[in-house]
Order: sequence, then structure tokens, then C-alpha cells
Amino acid sequence: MKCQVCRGPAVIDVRRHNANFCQEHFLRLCRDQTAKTIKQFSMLSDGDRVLVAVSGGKDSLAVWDILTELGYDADGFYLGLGIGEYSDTSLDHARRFAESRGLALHTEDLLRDHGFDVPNGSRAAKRTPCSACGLSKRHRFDEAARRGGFDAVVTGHNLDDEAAVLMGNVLHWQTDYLSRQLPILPERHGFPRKVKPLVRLTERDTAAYCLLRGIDYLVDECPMAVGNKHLSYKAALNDIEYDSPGAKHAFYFRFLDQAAHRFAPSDAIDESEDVAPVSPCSNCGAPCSNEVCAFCSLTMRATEAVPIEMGATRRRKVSR
Ligand code: Q46
Ligand code: ZN
Ligand code: ZN
Repeated sequence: MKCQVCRGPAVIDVRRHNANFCQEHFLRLCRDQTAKTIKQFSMLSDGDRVLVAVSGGKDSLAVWDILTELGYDADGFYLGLGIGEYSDTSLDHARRFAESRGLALHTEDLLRDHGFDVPNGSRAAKRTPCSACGLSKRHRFDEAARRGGFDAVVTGHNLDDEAAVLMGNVLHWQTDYLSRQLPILPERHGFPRKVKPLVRLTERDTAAYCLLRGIDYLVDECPMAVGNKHLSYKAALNDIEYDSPGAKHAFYFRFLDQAAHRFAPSDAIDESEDVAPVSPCSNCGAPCSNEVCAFCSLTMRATEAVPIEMGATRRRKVSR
């Protein structure tokens, strides 16, 4: 197996490109594909300060590493979700990566800073764990970017993630979501720009990238993901990709090129709010369409009655 670029010994095959690559040229391919995506969708400009949403997994550490290699000024932001050992370990990986490269990692913890964790808070608020978790992450990443004066929030969503979400949205004809399933959401209504520079890379690519770069990422999946429909969509797409290399890329990028614009833009500001915001949240000051934003409302419900020793309960106050 020879590298398509230098004809030296290859370390990986990339079937959708019908090519093999040595270590140096595979890493270059990952950076070039990311740079191409950033340019194609005008995601970032020179001099932008970006905040990378870091989970300690392969995708977020890969995108942080690639952006730094490409010369961007990128800090990381980690939100502790309180999902037992998974969260403890993921923070260790994020910290070790940041320290090894001398990068700034900002951290926040749902339980310490907001009084609830994902498993218990979602139960108290009567939401699924992923719904409470997703809402919390969106809100806290946006807030961290706003308060820190960052130009954009970067996430490590890859081609597998986006193709699986697209499949779910198409299967259920979620036209409102389809109109917003883009790799860039511009800054608006006081929310920062959000970008996904890894949408040309697969999960296999980001895992290989981390391995070859010596990045020690958290391999375990979140235990709360069990039963998540997107895992079965990913498996179905992998079966299709196996017989038809490049199918995943074509599904997602042809949607962006040929179909996304057919779905009328929505005024929705994120998945948890349906109308344009008119005023700041009376509790936290975030842009919001109601008196209290969705995150503060979740926090109130999630912390309404928190069990403590001896079966007693106490009420928590939402803090700024
Ligand atoms: S971390 Fe959170 Fe994911 Fe875990 S609880 Fe669900 S949404 S599965 S990316
Ligand atoms: Zn090579
Ligand atoms: Zn709020």
C-alpha cells in the first residue's frame, strides 16, 4: 500500500478518495480538508478569536489541534455534565491536551455552577438526558463566547454526525431543522457565529488523526447515548458507505449544494426557541424570546427539589 502523494509506505486507506496516505500526507489531508471547509463556507477570518467546545473526545480535540496548526487563536471551553466517571475522565483528557500544547481551557460545571447535573436534572425537569444536555451545552457555549468576546464557537461535528442528523431529519421531514442544518450559523440576535469545520472528515479520520498526532482522547461513548437513534442512522450509513464509498459525503454535500436552500429559512434562534428574541433573559441576560431563557427555565425545574441526606429536600435558587 503506497501513499498517493509521495509513494512511500501508506498507513491508512481513505476509500471515499480511492487513495492511501502516509502519516505526513494523511495529516496534511485532514488539515487541507478543514481549511477548504472553512474557506468554502466563510467560517472564520484571519484574526478571529475562536472558542472550541471541548468534550475530551477525538473530534473536539482534533478540531482544536487542527485550528491551532492552521494558525487560529483558539481557546477551549469544557462544560462538566456530571455524568459519573465519563465526565471525570473526559475533563482529564481535555486538560492534558490543553497543557501539552500550552492552550487555554476554560471550564464550567453544571452541578458546581448551576446546581444540577444531566442525569438528575433531566429527570427532575422531565426531559430526556440528551435534550437537557444539548440545551445546556448550547446555552453555556454561547454565553462563554459572548462574555469572552470570542468571534465564533467551533464544534467538532464530523461527516458521520451531520449525515446521521440529516438522515433523521429527512426520515421525519423535519423541514424546520433541515433549513438550519448548515455547517455555519451566522451571528444573529446576540448569539455568536457557530461553525463545524470538520464536516469533510469522518469519525475514522478524526480517530486516525488523533492517533497519528499522539492525542490521548476519551474513547468511551457517553453512557446516556445508548438507544440514541442517531447511532442506528450512523450504522445504516456505514453499511451504505461500505458498498458505495463516498455515499455519505454525497448525501450531505449534495444536500447543502442542491436542497438546503429549498427549505425556507426559519426565524427560530436555536432548537429550543421558536421565535426571534426581543429582550435579554431576566435571570442571566442572554438573548431570549421569553422573560426567562430556556436554560434558566431548565435550571429552575432541574433544581426545584434536590434530595439531600435523610430524605429531606431543599430548594435552590437560580444564580447568574
Ligand atoms: S453528552 Fe449529552 Fe451527548 Fe451524553 S447526554 Fe446525550 S447529548 S449522549 S453528544
Ligand atoms: Zn506520503
Ligand atoms: Zn437565562
